[in-house]
Amino acid sequence: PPLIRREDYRPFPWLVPEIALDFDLGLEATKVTATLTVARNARADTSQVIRLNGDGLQPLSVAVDGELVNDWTMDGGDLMLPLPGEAHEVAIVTEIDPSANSQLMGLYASNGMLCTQCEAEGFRRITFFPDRPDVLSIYRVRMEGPKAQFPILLSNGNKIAEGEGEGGRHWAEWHDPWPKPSYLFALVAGDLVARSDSFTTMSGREVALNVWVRAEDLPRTGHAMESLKKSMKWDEEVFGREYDLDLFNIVAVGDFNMGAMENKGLNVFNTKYVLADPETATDGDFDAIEGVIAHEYFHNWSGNRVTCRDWFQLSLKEGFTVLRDQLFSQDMQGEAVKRIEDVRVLRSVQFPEDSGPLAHPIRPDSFREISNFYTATIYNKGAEVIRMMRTMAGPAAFRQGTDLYFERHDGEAATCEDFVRAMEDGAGLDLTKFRLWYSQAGTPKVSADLSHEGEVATLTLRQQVPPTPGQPAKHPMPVPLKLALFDRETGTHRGEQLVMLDGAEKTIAFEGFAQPPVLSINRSFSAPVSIERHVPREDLVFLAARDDDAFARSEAMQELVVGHLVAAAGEGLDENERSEGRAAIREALTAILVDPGLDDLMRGELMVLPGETYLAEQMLIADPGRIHAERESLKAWLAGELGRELRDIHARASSVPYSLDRAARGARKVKTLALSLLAAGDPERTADLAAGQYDAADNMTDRQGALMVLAGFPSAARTDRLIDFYRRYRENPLVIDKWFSLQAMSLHPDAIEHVKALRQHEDFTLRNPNRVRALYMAFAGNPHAFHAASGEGYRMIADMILELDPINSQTAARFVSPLGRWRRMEPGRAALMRGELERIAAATGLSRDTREQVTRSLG
Ligand code: BAL
Ligand code: ZN
Repeated sequence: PPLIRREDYRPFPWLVPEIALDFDLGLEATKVTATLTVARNARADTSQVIRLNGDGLQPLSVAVDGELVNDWTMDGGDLMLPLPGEAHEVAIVTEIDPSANSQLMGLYASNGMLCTQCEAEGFRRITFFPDRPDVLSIYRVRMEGPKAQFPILLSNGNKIAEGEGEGGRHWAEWHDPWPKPSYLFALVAGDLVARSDSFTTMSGREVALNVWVRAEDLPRTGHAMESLKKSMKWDEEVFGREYDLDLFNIVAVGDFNMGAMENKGLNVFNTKYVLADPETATDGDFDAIEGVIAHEYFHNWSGNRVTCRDWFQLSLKEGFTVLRDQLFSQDMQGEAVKRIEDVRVLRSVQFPEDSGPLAHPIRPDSFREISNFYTATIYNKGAEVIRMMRTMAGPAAFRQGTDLYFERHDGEAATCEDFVRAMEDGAGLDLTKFRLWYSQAGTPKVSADLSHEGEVATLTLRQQVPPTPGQPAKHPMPVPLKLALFDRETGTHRGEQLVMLDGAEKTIAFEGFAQPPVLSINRSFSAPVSIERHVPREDLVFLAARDDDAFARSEAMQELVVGHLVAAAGEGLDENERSEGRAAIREALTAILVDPGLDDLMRGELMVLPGETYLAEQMLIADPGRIHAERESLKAWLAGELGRELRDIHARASSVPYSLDRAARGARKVKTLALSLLAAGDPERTADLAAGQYDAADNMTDRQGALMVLAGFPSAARTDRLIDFYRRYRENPLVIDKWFSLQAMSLHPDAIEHVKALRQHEDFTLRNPNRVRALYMAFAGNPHAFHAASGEGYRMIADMILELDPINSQTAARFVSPLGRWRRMEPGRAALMRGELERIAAATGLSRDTREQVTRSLG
């Protein structure tokens, strides 16, 4: 497949101001008539031919200005149509088979309903069209089909007409007044019911809201609707953005490649991000639903009203919208905990991406398959880059920047550069050098050394941006670092300051310190960098116990554990070093367990030990076996030392009745965290405690937490409760996904065998992405099983990729990156991982998606 380059961008020679789509709906055969109004684009090179993208389509007929023509040709999947004049009407008929569409791109069947997914290039699987985000059209959609099968007919915008046809058929016509690119088109037809509500916008307009689901799911839609209303209100208050149609529809679909999709006025969601009640959804699920509903809603401005010029600009909408949803969730759930969680995701997913073979800048320079660039880098690092602008400008000036951006580019397909310029002009920032964050990949490493002499503390900061594929040498980038210097005696500091490290090195003197202060740096994670500071262990214990910046406090705790485990799993520790390291961790953790000033949600964050992927990331060459063993051994030791405190927490938290308030959610969080630590020390006793928690549970958070712990070791309680869980929830696919995941993620020594058996389970299917991810993403994220020294874990993932690729290539390609970490592994595992990548690469007929990822991973 050809390499597509950002620098090759050219405007499309034709405008398509209007398109009328007519669908004759059927699960096995849907006939599509597309009528395009086209006119020459005065701002582009002229062309005598229009290229209409297609993927797997054959035109049944092509007409220009009402006359059938046959002078068109095919170029690959694209239709090349000669157009001599300035403006024409082009009408094309195609027929597609939604039931055969297992890729879930374009128009497909799910559970008897029809739905669409067009981003990034799915529209070309429905009809021939310039399927690129800079071609904006007004859509008019008519659809007709059997009423009994498809009682509900939805598309973008407003329903303008409907009626009954002959033989039990009916039809509806929709019109979207806002010009949009084809990736935002959507159609849904099916047997659905809605939870309906309304929202009055800040200018007093009433918007009808619907969440459409299958009838049996209706009771689980309340949280999604509340989340939507909160999002609409928040976007008005914080970003001044008002909704712009009289109707907003959300539809939940069980088979979906992504989390959700922001189609104009008709968001299509994975059921996972809509359906929730206490019995079937965890606290984490509730939060994720709130965040994803907000994210898709926020796209109405950052993505839809202002869209992307080309897919290289994807982070323009995704990075910005992730930042917007993160800020929203911070306001809804509490800033500190949300920030810590977001940083954890960044570090465990994006940092490895940024240091591996798939590293790319947030604005890539080239790709072969755009689906492969819906990454943590584009999304999460993209959000961090815009967050840094907000930190440098302050919230008020940042808002002026975003206002200017929306005002300047409303109705346009914009670029990242447009956003940066609006920030310069509106927020008053000079981002000349800061633009490097858009063009350079790799996580900067910043070292911080603090020295002290007389009354002066001197901080020396140095940065280095590591080489990444295609970018061997890098420039230093502006790094905004929030920091504070603590007085050891009083435990206080004199105020936080923002220091800009704007070159390779910077030295700053702080006067008036009779004693060496304790450095708190990168507070609230003000820059997405990795900090290397060489500080005495007691400084970390100090900060873990009392830093007033919640993120920095959790960071100190993490660093304490990371430093110990990386040394233990790396060059090794002697007995003395081991016991000193452990004692420091015990001291810090004890302070956290008993601190009455902490609420449990925050206490829980501080109790989470760094994950094995993140630990591996800290080592040049990692041995996952040793990392796992050292981490488990530390957990067991801590459980022995802190058994009484942990059991106390478990007992205290167990007496808190279920509710969704902070205190109750915090109690549930520390309850299961305590349980999993205890399990490492005394599996047998903990099995009873976990079984008790499972049996007493009146909510999914407690039940899943208990079962997760039980799933980790052989016991009768394990088998009983796994059977019970399956029987209770066998009718609920989202909960059965949890059942698959729990076993695939478990610490059980036979996890590999369990996954093999689950692959054969009657409820497993490769056709449902949620189910595939539930089993195999969970497994690939389970270090002791995936990295089994035999290589069996790698082989299972490779086998699955090969099997899934012809069915759903976009989902299959997502599983390549775990194998792509081979260069950073000890030689035995590196060879095994590489071997599996080579086996995939040797397969014939591999999709463009998987081919690109495998080639880059081997490269
Ligand atoms: N645009 C794809 C799904 C999302 O990021 O909202
Ligand atoms: Zn998005």
